[in-house]
Amino acid sequence: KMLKKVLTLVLVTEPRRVLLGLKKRGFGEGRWNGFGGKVEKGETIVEAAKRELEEECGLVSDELKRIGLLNFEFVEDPVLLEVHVFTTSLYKGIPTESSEMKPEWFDLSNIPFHQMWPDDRYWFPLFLKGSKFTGYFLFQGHNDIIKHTLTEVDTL
Ligand code: 6U4
Ligand code: NA
Ligand code: NA
Repeated sequence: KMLKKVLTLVLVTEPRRVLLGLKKRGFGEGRWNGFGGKVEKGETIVEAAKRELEEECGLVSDELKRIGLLNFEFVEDPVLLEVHVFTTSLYKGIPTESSEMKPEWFDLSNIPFHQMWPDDRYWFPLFLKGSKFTGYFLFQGHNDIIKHTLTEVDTL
C-alpha cells in the first residue's frame, strides 16, 4: 500500500455499559463507533486520542489504556488505515453531542453490531474481556470483510 493513515479509537466503559457515538458525517457515517480520528503532525498517538475524545464527545481523560492495534485495507484502495485502540473508565465531563458524533451509552448485552463497522463483531469480545489484540481486516466496499486475522497479545 502506498499511503498509511494513523487513526485513534477510544472506548469509554462503565461496569455494564460502553459509550459509543453515532457518526454524523464523513467516514463511517451512520455507524456507532468509539471516538477518534487522525493523528496530526506534532502530536503523539495518545495525545491525538485524548484530543479526538474531547472534540467528539466532550470527555477528558488522562488514563487511556492501549488495548488494540487494527489495520484495515480496502480492495483497490492504496490507503492502509492503522487504528490504535484505547479504553478508559476514568474521565471527566458528561457525554455531549458534537457536530461529528452523537454519544449514547449501550448496555454490554445490547451492543448495536448491525449498525457498526463489521470488524467490531470480531474484536469487541476481546476488548470486553480485557484482552489486548492485533488485527487485520481486508474490506470489499465498507460492508464486506473478505479476509481477516485477529490475535490476542500480551504486549502491543
Ligand atoms: P476529519 O475528516 O479530520 O474530521 P477525523 O475525525 O480525523 O476526520 P475520522 O473521523 O475519519 O477522522 O476517523 C475515523 C474513525 O473511525 C477513527 O476513530 C477510526 C475509526 N475507524 C475507522 N475504520 C474503522 C473500522 N473498520 N472499525 C472501527 N473503527 C474504525 O471500529
Ligand atoms: Na473523527
Ligand atoms: Na480530526
